[in-house]
Amino acid sequence: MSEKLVGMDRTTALHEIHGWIEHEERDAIRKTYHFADFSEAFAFMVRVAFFAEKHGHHPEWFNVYNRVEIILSTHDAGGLTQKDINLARLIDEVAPSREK
Ligand code: H2B
Repeated sequence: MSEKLVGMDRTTALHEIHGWIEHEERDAIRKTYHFADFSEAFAFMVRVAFFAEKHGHHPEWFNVYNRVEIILSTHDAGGLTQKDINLARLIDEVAPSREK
């Protein structure tokens, strides 16, 4: 099982991903994506969902029309782990130019 990221490991990991910020109230990271419309947003969510299922690590997210807010945290570990960093990187690959 992944360990919670702390200290230098955490700092280094957070530098590897872009646009993700530390959650204000939880040991988690978050990012909001904007798309042209609901169809694009949902297509993105479907791609992320298949990847999440394949790797057994899932996002918390909230969608309104063209906006998708994502929170990543490892529930089994009670906080941020390398699994969240890996998923964040993948999510950015799925939607590279659509972030805001
Ligand atoms: N997703 C996230 N974000 N955190 C977890 O701890 C987690 C998960 N655990 N997806 C997985 C599923 C676990 O429950 C299964 C059994 O692998």
